[in-house]
Amino acid sequence: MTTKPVDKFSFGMWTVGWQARDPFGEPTRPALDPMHIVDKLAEIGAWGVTFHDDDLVPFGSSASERDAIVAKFKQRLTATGVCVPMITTNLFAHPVFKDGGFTSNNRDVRRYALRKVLRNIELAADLGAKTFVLWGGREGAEYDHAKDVRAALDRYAEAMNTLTSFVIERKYDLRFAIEPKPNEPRGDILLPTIGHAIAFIEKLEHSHLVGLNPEVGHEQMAGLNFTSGIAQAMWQGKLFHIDLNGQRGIKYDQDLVFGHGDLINAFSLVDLLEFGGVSGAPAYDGPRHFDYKPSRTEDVDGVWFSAAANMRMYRLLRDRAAAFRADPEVCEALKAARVDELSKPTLSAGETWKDVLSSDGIARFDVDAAGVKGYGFVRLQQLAVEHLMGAR
Ligand SMILES: [Mn+2]
Repeated sequence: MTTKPVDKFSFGMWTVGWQARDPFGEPTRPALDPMHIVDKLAEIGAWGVTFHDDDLVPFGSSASERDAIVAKFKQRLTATGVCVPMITTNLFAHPVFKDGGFTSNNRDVRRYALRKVLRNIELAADLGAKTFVLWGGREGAEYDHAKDVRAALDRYAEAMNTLTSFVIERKYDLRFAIEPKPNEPRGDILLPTIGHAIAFIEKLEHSHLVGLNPEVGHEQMAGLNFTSGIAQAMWQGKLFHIDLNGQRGIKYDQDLVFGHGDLINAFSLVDLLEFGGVSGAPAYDGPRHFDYKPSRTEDVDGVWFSAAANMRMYRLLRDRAAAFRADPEVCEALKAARVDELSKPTLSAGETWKDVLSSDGIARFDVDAAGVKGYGFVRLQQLAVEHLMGAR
């Protein structure tokens, strides 16, 4: 079933390690030791583990405590062969960050947050991580008068410029990936969608070092099409990392297993990632990172079952997408729908607007006939869904 020697499947330590505390109830599961998490991820066939600084080294640990934990963790990575492709930062859990880290109204908090992240980047570089994710869950507000959004974006940019300068001067091989989310825990979060974040990144001093870590559920919470957003992130050269999970429509952040939400969109996403490149090559070669939460109803066995389910769903979708692309009827339906024709430039070589204005071909174009003819997109979608269902 596996078509590549290594599936770059990675999991956040906070995903399987989630004790299932929610705003209405106490934890339903025990805390898991980070070292045990690494062992179990290796056992189920994962390739990488990721974590927030505080997931591994408890908030407030001394330098010697930190060093001891990191040394033990490195031994466990070596023993299991699990890598750390990405590290992220926790600027949301401690009460000091209740109004954000980089964009808190309190300047002392902003300075503290920056130093926390600089130290975390040193750890990321030490562990060989190539991507540093920033999810600014507390960077936002509940009330319009509480936050000067333009000033907050200035401070966000100032923080990013400081962090990229640090990475450049330290010569770290590390890029940043901003993770957009529209709301939760804040009423409204800054950089709420892929589009907002891309526009923000373009204004940064070292924008080449800053991209995105889009999450399935976060875009779908805003009612957006994730596959389409990923395609634009790729087009902009900004897909640095990806968070896979499941979400059922515009509601709280569900973090379901990948494919357990909008399955049809998950299918088109895997098709794009795996076969959307030149001549059907993968369009994305980075980690396939699962940022899900084992549902609160599950026990510890259920945690590991659900973790494995993410990988199984991805592989199944990849197999189905490969079959979809290989089906002659699909090829014919794609051609009939003129999907390929969109890759042909609208102007011919050497043409300008003057040629468009004077073109006899355009003058003779039968708009009524072209308006009558259908595209057959529904047939194409039916074929896609039949492949997804295993009906073909
Ligand atoms: Mn989420």
